[in-house]
Amino acid sequence: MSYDSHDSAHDDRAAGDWPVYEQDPTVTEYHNPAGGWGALKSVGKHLLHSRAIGTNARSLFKLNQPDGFDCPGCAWGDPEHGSSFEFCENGVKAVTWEATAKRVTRDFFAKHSVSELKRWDDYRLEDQGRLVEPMRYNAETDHYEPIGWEAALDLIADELKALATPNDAIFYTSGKAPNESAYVFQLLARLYGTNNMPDCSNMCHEASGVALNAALGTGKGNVRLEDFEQAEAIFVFGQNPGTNHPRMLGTLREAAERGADIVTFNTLKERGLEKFADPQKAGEMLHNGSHRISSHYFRPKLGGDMAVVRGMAKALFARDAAGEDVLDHAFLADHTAQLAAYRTTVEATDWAALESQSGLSRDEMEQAAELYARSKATIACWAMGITQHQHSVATVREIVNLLMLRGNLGRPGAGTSPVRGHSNVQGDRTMGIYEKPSEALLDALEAKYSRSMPRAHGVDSVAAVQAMRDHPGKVFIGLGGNFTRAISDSGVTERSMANCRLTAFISTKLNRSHLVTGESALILPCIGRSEIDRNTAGTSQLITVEDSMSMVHGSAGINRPADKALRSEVSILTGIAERLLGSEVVDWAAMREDYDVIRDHISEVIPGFTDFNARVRTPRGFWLVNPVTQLRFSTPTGKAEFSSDALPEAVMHQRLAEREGWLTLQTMRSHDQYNTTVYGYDDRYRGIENGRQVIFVNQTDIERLGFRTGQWVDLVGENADGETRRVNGFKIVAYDTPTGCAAAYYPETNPLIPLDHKGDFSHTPASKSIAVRLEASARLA
Ligand SMILES: Nc1nc2c(c(=O)[nH]1)N[C@H]1C(S)=C(S)[C@@H](COP(=O)(O)OP(=O)(O)OC[C@H]3O[C@@H](n4cnc5c(=O)[nH]c(N)nc54)[C@H](O)[C@@H]3O)O[C@H]1N2
Ligand SMILES: Nc1nc2c(c(=O)[nH]1)N[C@H]1C(S)=C(S)[C@@H](COP(=O)(O)OP(=O)(O)OC[C@H]3O[C@@H](n4cnc5c(=O)[nH]c(N)nc54)[C@H](O)[C@@H]3O)O[C@H]1N2
Ligand SMILES: [Mo]
Repeated sequence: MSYDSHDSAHDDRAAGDWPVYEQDPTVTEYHNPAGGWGALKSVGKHLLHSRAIGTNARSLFKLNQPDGFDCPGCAWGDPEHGSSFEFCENGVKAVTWEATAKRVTRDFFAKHSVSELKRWDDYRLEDQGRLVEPMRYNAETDHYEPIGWEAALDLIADELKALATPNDAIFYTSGKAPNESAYVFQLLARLYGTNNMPDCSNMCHEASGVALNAALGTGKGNVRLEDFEQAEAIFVFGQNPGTNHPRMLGTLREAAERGADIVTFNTLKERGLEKFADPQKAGEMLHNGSHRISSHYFRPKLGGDMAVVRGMAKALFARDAAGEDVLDHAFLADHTAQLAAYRTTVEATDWAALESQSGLSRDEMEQAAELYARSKATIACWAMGITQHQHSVATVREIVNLLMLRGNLGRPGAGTSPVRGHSNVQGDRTMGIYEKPSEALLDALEAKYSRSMPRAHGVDSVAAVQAMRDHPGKVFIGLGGNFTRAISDSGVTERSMANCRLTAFISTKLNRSHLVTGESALILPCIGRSEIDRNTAGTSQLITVEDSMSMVHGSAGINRPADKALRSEVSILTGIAERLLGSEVVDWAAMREDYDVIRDHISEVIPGFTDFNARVRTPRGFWLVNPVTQLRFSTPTGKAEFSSDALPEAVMHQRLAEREGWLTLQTMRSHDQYNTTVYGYDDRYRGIENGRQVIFVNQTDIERLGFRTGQWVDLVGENADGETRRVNGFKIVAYDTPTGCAAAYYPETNPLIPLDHKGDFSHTPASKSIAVRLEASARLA
């Protein structure tokens, strides 16, 4: 397999072991609203497929309820006065996928070699069901074989002890891990001696954190769910809530109904942002009614949002100069710094540059500015369409600049809302899962445990791959997730992972990360969010999570664990810690037996968690106060700071993609997946059925490049040194997107993203702007 081969005619699929896709997807136009009967039908289908209908139907009534469990889907907040259902179609998929009746037993592994499984796609791997016992890879037979829990935990501790330095270990966290697992994991890593804690945030909202921290002194969003009830305008940048945050559509719909402007900026026409029928509103369903979501829909080019926002600011400055009352001068004077430099930069940028970069006309940007100018309270939401570019930090800062111009901070119905992905990705960071911990956190840990903490910063996700590539012999431990498949440059990543002494994944389902084995490899199966977590005395344990709006609340599973042999994440992690570090400094067994003990530690170390155990037991939990809401900014000036970054003229991949015959590709989610977990082969709102190997291209580009709709093509990319990367066999679909832009699903396209193609300051793989060209495919005529 050679994704960095110079020979573009070389077929990596034939030479390597990438999953094989045999489906022939069909394309039909989708005219219905998002949600509606289609969503209900899909709920039924996924309940059936789980083969555990009774269990799952019961679970749904406990989703996002005060006495139930937090949806393992997205991080959207739960309303104060919830209805008896607080779930969506895709939450149902997440729950039924976990609570399936299927099991991956030792017989399964005896039957299928790892080399064989590598040719299975992501759907087929996870669809085998729940992992049930610890397994160890045997390189001689190329099969996973059972290993006892004690032997597995001993092996991990021994391998860690054998490393030359703790910095040869990498501790990865996926954002589903609850606060208790996250706290224990970071404590284990730091007491052992490293800050090598990459996480899925590195691939996700990192740019939001970096930008918000620099601008406002706090890396989190500052609006709460109730703010959406008071906003006069909601701007939604680069986000597809109809698929990825379906409960947000209910919130947007209510806002739209009371007359708020919902202004969307999205490179694709996304159905969920146009029309929505709420499956929980009987009247709407019976009358086949629906409600519009976006009042205005703008389609910038990929990576064009910074220019769009700057265009809006330019329009506002011009109107201010003409004497119109469009800026909040009092707010600007009292609470912000560096406005003058920003104004100069914006005024110096000409409309031609803004138009060519954004893909919108001056008229459109002025119209968007007018919508903004007439709103007295504006929320800006954004997600991966903003954060997965090379200039994402600058773009997020530009959005904050725009909000500040009209004083949209520290007032009801206004502010920043980076809509997070994984259900506890924000909480994991709060707990200290971060490769660049603050000095304050390290000081607090030292005070509590009387041990010195590692001060050197650790590796993030991209740097972790580079480290494994360049320095063989590392130990990689994954707390959930599917690191190998989620990160960029799959070919390089897989070769780098294979350099490890040991790879060990704490997981619920089989995935490709388990198949890319180090010298030794372990699968450690754990219980999931929907399951009851009992200690040895039989008492059930509460876990806690923090949503996108900084609400911290409890979650308790209700189902029997998929197997008696399963252990909880906390049990596995404390088991490793005991063997590695002993119990002198931390009583790991006490933590394992009672998560209240972990929460007591958190209370002492993490700011905002005083009296954690009592407060988290109140219905709906508690809010971690965001100082921005009180107009307190811990920046060098003590004020909210404007940035005046240059527009991203020099973005490598934009330049590459502007070459004759090239396109800019964004890699995104279908309606039937949760990240690398693929629930099925349909993408209902985009009209795709029975297949994922499609590429969405503008009709004009299809003709210009000499192809036709429905044709099979291979996608070819390259890194900065001109080394090619390719994935084969994608069907061309004509789609409503600006010329020069294309779209395909992740993770199948991750081999195309060069490892060093990443965000400035955020280091997030720039997976929404990959230069690619199409070649006629040999795979299917
Ligand atoms: N069902 C389900 N729910 C999920 C997930 C899932 O996979 N499935 N994943 C979870 C996670 S971890 C995350 S981070 C979130 C992700 O949530 P999203 O950010 O909504 O995820 P993507 O599918 O990557 O969608 C990116 C959207 O941005 C648009 N876009 C891409 N590039 C640009 C651009 O340059 N400018 C503009 N204006 N628009 C652009 C795309 O057309 C698309 O609509 O969802 C979370 N929730
Ligand atoms: N090209 C491209 N790449 C991307 C993205 C993109 O838009 N484009 N998005 C990026 C983003 S936003 C993210 S967040 C990352 C996601 O990266 P990850 O978080 O690493 O990946 P997931 O696919 O969410 O992980 C799925 C696996 O988690 C395990 N799992 C599920 N539930 C549990 C549990 O309760 N406990 C444990 N221990 N394990 C569990 C299962 O084994 C399952 O196979 O991918 C990133 N990669
Ligand atoms: Mo994410």
